[in-house]
Amino acid sequence: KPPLIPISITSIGSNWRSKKCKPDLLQVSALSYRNFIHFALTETRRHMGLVPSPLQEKYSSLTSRDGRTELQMLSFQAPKIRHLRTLSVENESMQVLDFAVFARPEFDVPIFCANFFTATNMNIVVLDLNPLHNVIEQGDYKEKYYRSLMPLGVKYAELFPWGGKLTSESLKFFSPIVIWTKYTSTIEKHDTLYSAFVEYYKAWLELIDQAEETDASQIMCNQEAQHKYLTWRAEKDPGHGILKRLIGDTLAKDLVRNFLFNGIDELGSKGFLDYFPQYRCDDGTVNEKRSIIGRSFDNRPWDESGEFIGNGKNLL
Ligand code: BLA
Repeated sequence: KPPLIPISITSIGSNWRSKKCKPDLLQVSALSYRNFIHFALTETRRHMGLVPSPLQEKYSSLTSRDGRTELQMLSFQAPKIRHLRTLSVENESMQVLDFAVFARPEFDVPIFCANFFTATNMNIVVLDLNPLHNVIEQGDYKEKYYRSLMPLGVKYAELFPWGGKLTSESLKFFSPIVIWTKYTSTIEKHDTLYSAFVEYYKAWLELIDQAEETDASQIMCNQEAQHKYLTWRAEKDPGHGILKRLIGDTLAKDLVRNFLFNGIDELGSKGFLDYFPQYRCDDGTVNEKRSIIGRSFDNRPWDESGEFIGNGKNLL
């Protein structure tokens, strides 16, 4: 029996477009990400068989403590996919999509990452094929996956200008085609983001289609790289504060560690401070600051050929 998708598939827009709303009258509900999820799942199923993840039973939907916000979770697996999951958070003043896909460690394909935060007037967007390995130091990994995707990245970098300074430590997890942007909400921008999402996701599906199983030592490397990524995000992702406010500390921590960044307990045994020792406080605890280095990279630190041009290589 196919799994039920507990969200209705509504397309955004027709009312809003016909009423010619000014941007300041645009209601956040018009900027739903449901059709993004619908596209991603339909498109994935055109490429492979998806089965619901065992996590689906425990993580399906939650209502915030004040009853005003709905959180919806979906998760799947496939022969080449360890964990495909979506989280959407919706209320009258916020629409959030956190969508990621992690391949099984037998494949070194990048991690698909879409994090869209929309509040009444502001959008914060990260869309990327996050590299599993360091694309600044490991030229071969960059060549393998990003060279042919640069035209796609360049096209959307023009449509979505660089969002400004960000947590410096995050940059290592981004690729030369990352879309990191902030903008005031409009239907047009929302539509453009949909196109970007569609194109990036199709590109990712091509990569996973073509990926071939690698050897045992590379599998270990892939596994550790994924574990490091999960460990980073489970500890420092900027969305945590909002999740805690909505559903409380305990539920938020469980959701982040066991659903969003599932794999931390299975893929490795290192802890956050093993990977990121600069966050160690004198008393041995993890520094709660998001960044030790601070925010940097005012401008896009990649050129059109995918070369890293950040004037602070030492920051990384
Ligand atoms: C802000 N989200 C940000 C920023 C980044 C990201 C780079 C800018 C602030 C910063 O530099 O830290 C996203 N950072 C990422 C991603 C990676 C990373 C995807 O390192 C991957 C490696 N965002 C969400 C969810 C919510 C959310 C689920 O993904 C809310 C439920 C909110 N993100 C959110 C908010 C901000 C933000 C509110 C702005 C506030 C802030 O900067 O703390």
